[in-house]
Amino acid sequence: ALLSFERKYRVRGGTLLGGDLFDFWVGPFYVGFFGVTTAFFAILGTALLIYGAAIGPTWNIWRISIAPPDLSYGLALAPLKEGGLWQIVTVCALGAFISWALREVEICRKLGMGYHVPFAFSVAIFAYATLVVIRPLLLGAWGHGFPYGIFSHLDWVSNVGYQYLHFHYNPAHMIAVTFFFTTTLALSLHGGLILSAANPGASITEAGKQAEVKTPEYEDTFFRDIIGYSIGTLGIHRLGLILALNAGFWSAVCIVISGPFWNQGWPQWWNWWLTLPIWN
Ligand code: BCL
Ligand code: UQ2
Repeated sequence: ALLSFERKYRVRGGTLLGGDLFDFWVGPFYVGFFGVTTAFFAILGTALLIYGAAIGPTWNIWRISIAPPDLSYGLALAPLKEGGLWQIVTVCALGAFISWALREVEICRKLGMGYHVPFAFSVAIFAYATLVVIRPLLLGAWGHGFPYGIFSHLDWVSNVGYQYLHFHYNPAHMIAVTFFFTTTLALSLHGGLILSAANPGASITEAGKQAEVKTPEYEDTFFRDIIGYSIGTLGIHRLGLILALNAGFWSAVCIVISGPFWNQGWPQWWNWWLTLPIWN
């Protein structure tokens, strides 16, 4: 059912395509032109994955895999059963992800909000596109994409990693991993701090008073007491977003440089350090 305050936010307009035609809701969901295209690509892509599993050797959920074409097909279209399915599924995946981002944009426009959420999702889409489109294009074969399967994509990551001998030495991988880990640090600090203020529990209370939810000044004070600095309630969200976006961005960089821009082992890349004129 429509909640009383929801009607006020169900505003007309703000669409990028389709005008009024798809400007409606189905239950709680905004549809829009891009809702229709999301549904189309997602359903078609999923059906093709199921078809691929059906003509494949196993129904074991861990082992089902829809693989890209052999490297010998280069950048050509492959027969359905020899990677063509993977190619169509990839188009469907990108179609669904991009449609989803554009539907987010339409909702932002309706609500008069900034585009931060679709922008952030675009970075995830960019990382995916780097893996299955940009890097295969640069290397000259769709066969460089990763297979769609649980174990099979793990095998791909391991194989591609060892192809460069020691992927931890990839400098962009180092940066990406550091951003991933720092994101979890920032979110755990933030989640912990908010819950500690909202739920003061057994901490010391003013005599006789029941513990009440603390104001943001307490949050600032906690961090000023412990490390002499508080980034602030708005600041922590800016920090979290910038950390998370960088995690995805540097992931895309670390894989796109592996092959197209560096084809030795990553440990060898560090020779520039050993040959610095200071000690060489
Ligand atoms: Mg490594 C990549 C961490 C060890 C080889 N590695 C990554 C990165 C990340 C990482 C930085 C993967 C995240 C990513 O791309 O996000 N690696 C990492 C860590 C270690 C590590 C922390 C560790 O040892 C502690 N890596 C190793 C070892 C190597 C190695 C040393 C293997 C032996 N690593 C590689 C290789 C790769 C990585 C090779 C990569 O290719 C990968 C990378 O950088 O890829 C870009 C980006 C996010 C995405 C791609 C997700 C996109 C999501 C899309 C847009 C939406 C999906 C919607 C979904 C289908 C809908 C679901 C609907 C449901 C209803 C919910
Ligand atoms: C903070 C603040 C919040 C927070 C957090 C901090 C009141 C509710 C977590 C503390 C964060 C700092 C000091 C930044 C840490 C830096 C990195 C790179 C992890 O000050 O303001 O608002 O949630």
